[in-house]
Order: sequence, then C-alpha cells, then structure tokens
Amino acid sequence: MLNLVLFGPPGAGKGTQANLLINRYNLIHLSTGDLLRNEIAAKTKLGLEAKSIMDKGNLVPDNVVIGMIAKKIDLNVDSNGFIFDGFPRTVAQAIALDNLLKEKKTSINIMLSLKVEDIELIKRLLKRGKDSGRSDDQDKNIITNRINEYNNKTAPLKEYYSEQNKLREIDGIGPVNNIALNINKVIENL
Ligand code: B4P
Repeated sequence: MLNLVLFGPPGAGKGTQANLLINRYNLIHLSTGDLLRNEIAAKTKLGLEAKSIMDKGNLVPDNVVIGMIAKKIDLNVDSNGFIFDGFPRTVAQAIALDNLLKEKKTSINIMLSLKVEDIELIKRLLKRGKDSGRSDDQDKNIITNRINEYNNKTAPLKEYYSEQNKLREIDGIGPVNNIALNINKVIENL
C-alpha cells in the first residue's frame, strides 16, 4: 500500500494536489474537510454540530474526525493505498492514524508538506469564497483563525513525522502542475 499525508495550512493546495494524485496512483482520497461538508449537506446531527465549529474556523473534535476516517479505512482495506488530505491535524489524530494503519498491517509512507506564506493563503481562500460560496472562506478574520489553529495545533505534526523521517517539504507557490511534478518526484524516489 502507498499511504500519503498531504499537509499544509488552509489554502496550501492539499485538496487541489490530492485530486491530481488519486488518478496518477489510483489511491483512495480521504479528505476530512469533504467528509464533514457531506455531513453538513445531508443535515445530519454531526453535520449541524460541525458547521458551527467550521464556520468559526476552529478544528472539529478529534473523536469525530478519527471515527469518520476509521470507518473509511475499514471500507477500503483492499485498495492500493490512501491519500489523507487535511488529516491528521493534531498529534492525537496522528497517533490514532498510526494505530489504525498498524491494525491493517500498513503505515504512512510519507508526509508531503506544502509551504505557502499567509498572505497568499488569505488571497486564495477569499477568492475561493467568492467563487464557491464556501462559508468558512468568506471572512478574513475566520481565515486568520484557521491559520492560527494550524500554527498552534497542526504545525507541530511536522516534528512528529520528521522524527519518523517521513517529512518532505514542497514549495506550494507557483503553477499547480509544477507543484504536482515536484510531488511526483518525491513519490517516485520512495
Ligand atoms: P479543509 O476542507 O481541509 O480545507 P482547507 O485546509 O481550507 O483547504 P485545502 O488546503 O484543501 O484547499 P486547497 O489548498 O486545495 O478544512 C476545512 C475545515 O474543516 C477546517 O477549518 C476544520 O474546521 C475542519 N476540519 C477538516 N479536517 C479536520 C480535522 N482533521 N480535524 C479537525 N477539523 C477538521 O485550495 C485552496 C484554494 O487555493 C483553491 O481555490 C485552489 O484553487 C487554490 N489553489 C490551490 N493551489 C494553488 C496554486 N498553486 N496557485 C494558486 N491557487 C491555488
């Protein structure tokens, strides 16, 4: 199995690059952001709770996202592997993911960390807010809170994967296809 973590601040290009990688390597794409937005669209109890948290730019509780990912891994154990997009976002999520994969006798191969400065992140997300109407991309203060949540709770995961020699940093600025080429090079070198 090839198991990748796509990592980076909100708006770094995780979802964008994941969409290119799934076709190239025939992997299952697991985006906790998409899974949560599906729950919101279906107006489930979980979705209603998640919406108020996401609209403030805060992280959804660990047990909620870990439960969603565990279910999806179970459903796809015979796949070529997974792209984890926007998960893990806390050390507790990373430990849970390692344990879930260990149960399936597999592990994370690599964490691809996209590097983009804050000013560009804000510009991209406000543009997506305008184009898509996504509610957490509409307001600069909410976007800034998402970036703060990333810096406080998510960025420390770089250390977690670096200690396992799995962290690879990629420049996330520039044309989407150039970034994809650099990601492919890292994967081909595995
Ligand atoms: P996500 O859905 O994961 O959203 P994101 O991090 O904001 O976006 P992403 O990084 O995928 O967007 P992309 O760069 O592709 O999370 C949303 C919320 O859900 C979180 O705030 C949190 O509340 C909750 N949540 C999700 N997972 C969670 C977890 N594990 N634990 C707790 N809470 C969780 O795209 C951004 C824009 O940039 C696009 O418009 C794209 O076209 C553009 N873009 C991409 N690459 C570009 C490039 N190279 N140049 C110019 N523009 C580019």
